[in-house]
Amino acid sequence: MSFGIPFFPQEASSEAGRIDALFYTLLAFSAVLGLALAGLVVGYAVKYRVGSKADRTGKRSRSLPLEMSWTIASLVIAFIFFGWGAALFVRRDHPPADALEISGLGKQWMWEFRQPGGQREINELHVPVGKAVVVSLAAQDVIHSFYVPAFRIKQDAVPGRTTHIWFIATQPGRYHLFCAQYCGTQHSEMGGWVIAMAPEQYAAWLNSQGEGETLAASGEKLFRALGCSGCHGASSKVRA
Ligand SMILES: [Cu+2]
Repeated sequence: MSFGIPFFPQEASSEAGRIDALFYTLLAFSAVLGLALAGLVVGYAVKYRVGSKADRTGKRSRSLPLEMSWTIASLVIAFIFFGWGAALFVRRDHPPADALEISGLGKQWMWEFRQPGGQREINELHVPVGKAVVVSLAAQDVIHSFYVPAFRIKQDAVPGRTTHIWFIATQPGRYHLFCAQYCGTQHSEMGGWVIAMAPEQYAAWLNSQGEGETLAASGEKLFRALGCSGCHGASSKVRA
């Protein structure tokens, strides 16, 4: 049916179906409205064509109930779409409490990820299928944007703050990861793959990567190396 054109791109996360439902509803609603308007344009063009006997006196009639009904109907429809979209936004900012937390760092021009056990990857992100994953994003230089079309998620990574995005991968596979914010010369090459694996395979993959240093452990090293611990450590003599 699609003639090789991806009219309906793959849905591979818990969020994809929800977002598509809103998108396709809006698209269908706009199509119906657009066709109705186009029909009126054509209808009136025919009715008032040169030489037709249509009434051109310009008499107007008003109907308060009619005017009120289309105003109220428009308002209600607009609020339905607003409420629907707002609910999706609220959901996207509330990851499940048991989500696996993976940290992601955007830098010119690559994505670096660190698994909860400290295993690092570049331009690849391995995740288990069926488990909520929250990616906490930071940027080292300029604004980047973590974008996985098959998951229907996108979140900017902004210097100086941490942002979050979550999803549950629903099907094993490899999914394109992009940077969706122009971030310099090699922006178009900044991307990679999200690899969704069955939980057992993910566990095996984690094991094969060996132990890495967790973010907390790296931070503690910096804390000592830069002398922060002199004043801010639990047992330090000086109090800053
Ligand atoms: Cu980028």
